[in-house]
Amino acid sequence: MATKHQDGSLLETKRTQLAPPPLYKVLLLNDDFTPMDFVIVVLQRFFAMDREQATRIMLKVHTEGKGVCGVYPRDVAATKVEQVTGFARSNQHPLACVMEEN
Ligand code: TYC
Repeated sequence: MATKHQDGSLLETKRTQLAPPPLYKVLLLNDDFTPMDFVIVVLQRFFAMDREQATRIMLKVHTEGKGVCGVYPRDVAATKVEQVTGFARSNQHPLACVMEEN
């Protein structure tokens, strides 16, 4: 973009192209001990899913070993991982929640 001034000078501003911020998937991993109902509650509470959606993702994790709960900017994803892990541990469940770059 260029701005012409009255004295004839030309002020040029170059717009810097910013790369979009990297996004991260938040995943749940399967284990043999966390109750299915607890995983459904986690998906509803921390990932704003309704019970039907949450049940579908829980069963996907249960049968396939892992599943995506959501995709977020880095600090949001990190906060979800912390919150889910804290909630699981405070209920004595080994549920694993991890993030990976999308
Ligand atoms: N496999 C667990 C069970 O049979 C259920 C489960 C599902 C655990 C998803 C963790 O991320 C998970 N009780």
